[in-house]
Amino acid sequence: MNLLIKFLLIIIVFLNILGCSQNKTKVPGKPNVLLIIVDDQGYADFEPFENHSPEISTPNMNRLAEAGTVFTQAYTTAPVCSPSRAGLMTGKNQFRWDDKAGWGPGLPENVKTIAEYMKDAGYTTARIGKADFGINYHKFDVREYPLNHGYDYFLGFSAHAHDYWLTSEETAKRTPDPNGTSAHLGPLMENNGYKSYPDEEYLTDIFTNEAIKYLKKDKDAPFFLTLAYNSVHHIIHEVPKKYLDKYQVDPIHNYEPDSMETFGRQKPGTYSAYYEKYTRLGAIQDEDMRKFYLANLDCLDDNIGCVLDALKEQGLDKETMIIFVSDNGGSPLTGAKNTPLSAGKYSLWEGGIRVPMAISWPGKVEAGKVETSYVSATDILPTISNAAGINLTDETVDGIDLLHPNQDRVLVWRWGNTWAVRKGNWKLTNTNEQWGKGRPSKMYIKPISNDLSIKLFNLEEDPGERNNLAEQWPERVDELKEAYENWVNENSGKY
Ligand SMILES: [Ca+2]
Repeated sequence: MNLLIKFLLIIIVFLNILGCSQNKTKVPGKPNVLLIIVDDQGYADFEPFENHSPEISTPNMNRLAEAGTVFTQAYTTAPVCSPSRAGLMTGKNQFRWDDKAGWGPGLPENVKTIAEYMKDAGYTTARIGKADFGINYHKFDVREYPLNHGYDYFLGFSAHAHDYWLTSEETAKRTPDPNGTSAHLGPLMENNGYKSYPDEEYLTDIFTNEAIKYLKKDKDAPFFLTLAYNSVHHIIHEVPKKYLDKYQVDPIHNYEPDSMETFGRQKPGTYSAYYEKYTRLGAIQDEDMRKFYLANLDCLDDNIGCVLDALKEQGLDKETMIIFVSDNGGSPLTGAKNTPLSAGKYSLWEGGIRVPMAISWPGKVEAGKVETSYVSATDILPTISNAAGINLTDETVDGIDLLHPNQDRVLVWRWGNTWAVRKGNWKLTNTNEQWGKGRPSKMYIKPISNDLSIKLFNLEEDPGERNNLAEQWPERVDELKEAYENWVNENSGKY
């Protein structure tokens, strides 16, 4: 063997030793980041909050809270999934570009996402679960598809929701309308193709298993993993039997094309008929709906526990920042509870936009702390950026670091023809008094637009927004109205 080859072999062996001896912190000081997004979880359905519903038990969410800080006044930028996720992923109020402030803001080419910032900073990035900007569903070649806005890997679905059981190609082929409803049915999207699972495998478990597989992979860089469960969104009754047994509720059969009867205006045999029957206050009501929800939430919590265990087993727990957030308030159509807040998903009442949120990062974020200052989901991007050493220069980012809340900041919301503004303990809104404050009704989904009068609330004294103080505090009304109008005039169309 000549000297040159010997020399090259020595170099190769040396490089290998270097590679093997690296632990999983690839860049000193840069944490891994796990962003867990859950769907439609109610404010009262999060055990770390003191006044949670006595019916729930979320021991693994409690673990997150004990290891870090929970926020009792965390807001999303919208009361439904797609616009809220657009705000969360970009750190910006999505109505900067979505002038309608509606269900489908999409993602403009020039608005940078957290994943893109992280990728630029040298992170390896992955998204598992739901991807939802409200438009361009089921398509690969669009800005809204995760591979086209900063993620190296994606496994999941691009839609509002997905059937929790039916992920096989066989069932999709027999279904006349697999994309016909808010929920999708059939194989998941994985990078540039599809991945089919047996219909016996449960979607929440699939996402957990794939996330754990990802955590176990040896990577060349710190990771940014977005784990976006669609639990506890419709179709709420689809839960493994052991959880249904625990809450003493009978299972409902899965969708079956050959035997599905017509429902409402939906044709027989369609998935739309099944969806409508079980999600719009049709076949499931009141107490049963709550039981299905509790079973679904319990399963979600167990799954989060598995991910936390895996992080620990891999020795990653000490060097991983975890952020946990629900994308909007609990839905009145799934059995979620938001007490003491009013209303829920679909409205700008506190129940629609104030959500469970927690952050942990050992040694950096205070453990066991309850933060009562108000914060926003737009703060997630700056918080993660700061942790990763990214210098944010975009002045149209609305968020600030979660670890340094500001109680004088102005938060604004626009949702259809309704709006709201918060500064200090005061909130001003034109949201309809009838919208969602009463018994669950199908009308929750569409705003009732005949009462858009101004209401003022002191959230410190009246978090349920029952006592309209607009007449007593006219100067406060003017101040907040001006703050809202100033924000809109200065920022609409700038992004
Ligand atoms: Ca949602």
